[in-house]
Formats: sequence, structure tokens, C-alpha cells
Amino acid sequence: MSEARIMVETKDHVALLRLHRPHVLNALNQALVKRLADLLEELDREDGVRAIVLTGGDKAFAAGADIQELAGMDAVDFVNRPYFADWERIRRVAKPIIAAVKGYALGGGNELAMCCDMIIAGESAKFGQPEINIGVMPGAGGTQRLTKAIGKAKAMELILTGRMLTADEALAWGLVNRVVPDGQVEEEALALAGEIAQKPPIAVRLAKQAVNRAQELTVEQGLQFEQHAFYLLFSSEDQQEGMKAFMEKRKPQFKGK
Ligand code: CO8
Repeated sequence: MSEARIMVETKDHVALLRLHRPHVLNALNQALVKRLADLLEELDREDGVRAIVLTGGDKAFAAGADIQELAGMDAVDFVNRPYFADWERIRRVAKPIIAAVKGYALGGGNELAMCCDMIIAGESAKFGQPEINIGVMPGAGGTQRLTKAIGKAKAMELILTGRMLTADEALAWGLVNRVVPDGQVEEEALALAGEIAQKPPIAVRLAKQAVNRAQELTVEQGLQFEQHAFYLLFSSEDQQEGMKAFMEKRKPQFKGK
């Protein structure tokens, strides 16, 4: 079996990516993260794809960075490779990505779920940043994204104790969009992606970017980004079609132009 196995299926404008390293609970080695970044960039360029679902296995979405691989690295390796470049590529994907999480989403696995735009959790899902237990700390965005998602006090508790959140706790703390029985996680995520895939693709992409700016910029800068993105949409055919269809009381036909 290839060390960087990810299955891809595309249907009705939605791509489903499935991480597959079950013997190590989908531990994220560099080859797997690179393959994921390659695939996401490819799908980002494909006109037929409008939304993406990322999932793992039944026991684990991903149990974190591959500790076997990490154990053999030193600080200079991280700089020279560079270890986090593929994570940056994932962060820049313009199309919406929904994580469908069953089982463990730990360390880099939770960070990967948080790189996605929404999270659908199965009842078995367990989220955490247990790096502290192996002598390190989150390195792929955990201290930043978890804090933005659930607030300082709760993020501090999870990161400093390494304890895991159940799916229901993750829902109550605002980390995930909804919790469904495990057997329905993929279906639910695909349905949400399918709903988004019906919307005008350029507006979806710009709206995703604008929401992400809310996490990164001042309100002043974020509002400026939003306004410019809003103006830009008035040069799209889909804006004309959307408004015309509303006035003609019919369903719009969006083309991504
Ligand atoms: N890396 C490598 N192998 C792993 C990992 C991992 N993260 N997690 C599980 N495995 C392997 C186990 O070694 C085991 O292999 P084997 O069968 O050969 O012994 C197999 O997967 C099954 O695991 P367990 O037998 O341990 O299964 P259990 O059901 O008993 O326990 C747990 C499941 C609780 C998930 C347990 O496996 C565990 O604690 N895993 C490690 C979780 C962890 O510490 N994650 C954080 C890693 S550090 C990190 O993510 C840093 C992030 C910053 C950089 C991000 C870059 C990707």
C-alpha cells in the first residue's frame, strides 16, 4: 500500500477525499500531507468541483502528526524541508472544505479539521491537542485556530492538559457545526457540500476568503476586504443571473462566471 494513500471520488460538483493510513490511525506523515495539498490544489483548479469533503476512517479522522517520523527530526530539518509549507498550501485552498470526522482528530488531525471551513462530527469523534503529553505543543495552527474557535480559557485547558473533547462537548464549545450518528457523517457532510455547490461559485470563494479574514485582520481591514469582494461580484455573470432570476421568480442557473 502506498504510504500516502488518499481516495478521491467526485459526484455532482462535490469531491470526497478519504485519508487512508488505517494501520497508524491516519497519522499525518509528510508524504500524506503533501499528497493532500497536491490533491486539494488540483481540485481547486477543476471547474467541475465546487466544494470538497475531507474524511478519514471509522476509528480516526487523523491521530496527529506521525510520531515515528517526528521522533527522528531536529529543528534544522523543520526549516530545511520546510515542514509546514504543505499546510500553507492547504490553508490557501479557495473552495470550501468540510471535514467529516469520526473517531480521533488529535494534534495535527484536529489542526487539519480546523483548517477546513466546517466540521461535521460523528458521535464517536474525539478532538484534542495531546502534543503536551509527548513533550511538545501544537505546531500546525492549533494554538491559534483552537483559541479563535473556542476562546482562550478553553483552548488553554485543552492544550495544557492534552485532554480530549467528546463530539457533544465540541459542539457545545463551538468547534463543530453539528453532531450526527457515525453512519450519517459522510452523508451529512456531502449534503452540506452539495447545498453549497448549488450556489454561485465565485461568490462562495470570495465569501470564504472574507470570513477567514475576520480571523486574521482588524475589523477595519476585514470590512475593506469584504467591500472589495462585494464590488467584484458585480462584474460576475452569476450576480446578474441571481438577481434577474429573483425578479423573474425562477431558480437561478449559476455558471461560475
Ligand atoms: N503517529 C504514529 N503512529 C500512531 C499515531 C501517531 N500520531 N497514533 C497512533 N499510531 C499508531 C500506534 O502506534 C499503533 O501502531 P501499532 O499497531 O504498530 O502499535 C496504531 O496506530 C494504533 O494505535 P493504538 O494502538 O495506540 O490505538 P489505541 O486505540 O490504543 O489509542 C490513540 C488510540 C489514543 C489515538 C493513541 O494511538 C494515541 O494516543 N495516538 C497519538 C496521539 C497523539 O499524540 N497525537 C499528536 C501527535 S503530535 C502532533 O500532532 C504535532 C502536530 C504539529 C505538526 C502537525 C504536522 C502533521
